[in-house]
Amino acid sequence: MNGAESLVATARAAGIELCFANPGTTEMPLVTALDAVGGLRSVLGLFEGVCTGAADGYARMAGSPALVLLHLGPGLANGLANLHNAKRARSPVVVVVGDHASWHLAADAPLASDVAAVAAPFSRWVRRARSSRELAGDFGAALAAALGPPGGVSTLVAPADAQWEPADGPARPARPAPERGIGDRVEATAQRLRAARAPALFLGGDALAGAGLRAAARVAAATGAALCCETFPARLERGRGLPRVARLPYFPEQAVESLAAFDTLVLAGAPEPVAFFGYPDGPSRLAGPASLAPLAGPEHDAAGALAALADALGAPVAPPVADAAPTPAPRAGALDPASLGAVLAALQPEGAIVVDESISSGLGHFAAAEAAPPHTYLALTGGAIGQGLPCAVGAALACPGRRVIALQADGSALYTLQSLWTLAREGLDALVVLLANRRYRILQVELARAKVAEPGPAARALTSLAPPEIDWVGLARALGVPAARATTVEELDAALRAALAEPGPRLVEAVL
Ligand SMILES: Cc1ncc(C[n+]2csc(CCOP(=O)(O)OP(=O)(O)O)c2C)c(N)n1
Repeated sequence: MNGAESLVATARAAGIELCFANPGTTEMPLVTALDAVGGLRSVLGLFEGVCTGAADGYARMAGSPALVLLHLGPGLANGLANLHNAKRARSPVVVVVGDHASWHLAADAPLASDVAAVAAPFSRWVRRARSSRELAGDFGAALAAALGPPGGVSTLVAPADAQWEPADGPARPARPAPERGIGDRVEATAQRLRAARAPALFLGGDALAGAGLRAAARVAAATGAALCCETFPARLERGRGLPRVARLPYFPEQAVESLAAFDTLVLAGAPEPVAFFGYPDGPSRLAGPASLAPLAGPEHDAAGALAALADALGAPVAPPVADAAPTPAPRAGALDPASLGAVLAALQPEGAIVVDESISSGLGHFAAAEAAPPHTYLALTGGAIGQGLPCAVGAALACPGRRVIALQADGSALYTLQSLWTLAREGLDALVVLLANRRYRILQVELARAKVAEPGPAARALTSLAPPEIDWVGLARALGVPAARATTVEELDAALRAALAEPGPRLVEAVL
């Protein structure tokens, strides 16, 4: 057994099932080892950002890490933006990056770079393996670090000679660190809530999964607390029968306004809310006059803490859930974010996984989908665009049998559109609703917010995507994904119905 085989065998023994890869010469022993050891499904991404974003989507839905295999510093660099999103989602991801043989580094060959330095800002754990005999143990340590809690990105740099030289065998699967306790915070939070005039719970992490939401709803029933959550949650369960949670608005002035009425903000699974960007004279922190009551951070069992809090408050065990009223879906008319959202929400199947990289066009769907059958919502946690399509790949691989719906803005889609090819090659049940407004609309909104009355030629050039107009139907077909275009509500309704009736990937270009 060589080092590469010992690494893959360790991954296999730890229950890792998938490897998202874009390999090169320095990873050939690992590629060979995937066959020699067997048991891992190898999924090719045609750009490294596809691999890292898919690993994030997979981890969010599977709750366990996939392996990512990348080529040297440049390959890793291509994947960093989506590692950033994975880091912000607290997704467990293990990245193995091949490097030159240790004795070849001094030659400063063309592809040489400081791989560990490239990885550092986006990883919680980085190590360069020193020998083939240590590679399996290093991988075990990388896996343990990625599992947290909370989850995070581990990067193991694997020199080619550490892959091909002999090893002793796989390392024992690593165990994640035990959950950190929250001390006396349950009692302290219960006291704060009893004394509060207008409390709210600010939720993130596992507080937004079924058990966490139900515990939060119990606390709300006992105290009158409002339920709200991070603007871009890594994973939120929502729809009919589930407690409703208000998402914090994106723009800071709206976020401050939405929190202004509360005097106490309990933090469960989420850090304190802060503005996405600083603006001249704008706020950084959003809680305003509310005082913070930290119950559980992302590193804690927030769902368990909420359940304990509900018990301490003597909350009802299963308070009734008031479902949202359905948004009537229009039968005909012009396509805009609101009509599109209502039509899609009315058609989406139970158990759908909505991957939201809609940027400026998604609020209509988010509101309408509140009354849709129960589904999972995955957001762009770190704001680095080009995450939606790769995330859809990973989510679909994690959850065969569930329909993935990627609500996908056109500009962001173009960063990692190679994902369409992986959806096709792997035969994944994913519907991409491509929001073709042919502009970077959010940046045009920002220009307007900055009171730029008449955008100049640079501002116009840098925020428009046409001409030339991108042919999404042609692009999708070229990459192996059947596609249709909709320019009206009627066409969208027909195209979505047709797409959802068939297995495999589909793209519907919705011209907005
Ligand atoms: C990696 C990365 N590069 C650039 C940006 C800056 N940026 C934010 S939104 C955006 C354009 C989004 O356009 P699109 O996806 O078409 O959505 P729309 O604004 O039209 O709704 C850009 C370029 C970013 N957030 N991340």
